[in-house]
Amino acid sequence: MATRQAWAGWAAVLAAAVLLGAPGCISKREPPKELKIDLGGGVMMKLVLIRPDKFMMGEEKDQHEVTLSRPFYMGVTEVTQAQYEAVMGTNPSYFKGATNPVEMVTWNDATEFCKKLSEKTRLAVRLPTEAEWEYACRAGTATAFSFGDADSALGDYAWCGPNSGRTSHPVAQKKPNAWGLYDMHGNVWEWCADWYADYPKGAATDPQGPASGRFKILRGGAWNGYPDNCRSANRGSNALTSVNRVNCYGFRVVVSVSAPGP
Ligand SMILES: [Ca+2]
Repeated sequence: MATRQAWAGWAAVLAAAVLLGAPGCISKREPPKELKIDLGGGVMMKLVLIRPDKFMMGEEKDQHEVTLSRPFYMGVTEVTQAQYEAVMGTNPSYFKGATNPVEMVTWNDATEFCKKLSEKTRLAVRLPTEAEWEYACRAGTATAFSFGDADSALGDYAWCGPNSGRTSHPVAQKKPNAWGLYDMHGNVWEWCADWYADYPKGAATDPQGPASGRFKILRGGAWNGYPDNCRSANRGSNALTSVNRVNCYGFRVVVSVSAPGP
């Protein structure tokens, strides 16, 4: 409830600033740095404020400038099994553990989770766009990983093929990136909102991907993958079919700052 009140407070600040035609008020009075959502039954979800900026998105061969124009909150961890169960009433995961990431979820399952959590909290909960995901993963870096170019340090930040023991792991056991986000590299792949397509030529602002397609974007690599899969710019994708309810696909959520207040 405190979260809802805090949110209402921010929404009011934003609305007042907009009404007054004083955009300076928005930057001076930023939204709270953290958002904690009470999912019920003692289960919480923590998100951090991600401030928008420009960044270079993509691998070397297809790098392009992307501008994100709006702040958003991003879950500091992948959605856990306890969080998923609190919202959906089920836990489809193969590797059971309340604090392990939920897996065996399709893109549609992940989207349904966001819809239900939005209804429950009256926040605009959604999957990150691919651009938001990469921007948050990089956390201001331009290197292959958020900690540098060499995958020799990957084991400090990620569960992937060489160190996972062939299973997912409880979230947030490895080091976070500079913006406080855990397991952006590895543990489970994370569904993003966008359909897969080649990147647009040239610079883009708030890219959303194409309007339709065959495959949805997955990011970050997983417990069963090669270190290369975990690179900040690496793109995975797969279809919406239930065949893709697999034990290395999960997700994390974002909350739009422009969400309607209660
Ligand atoms: Ca991950």
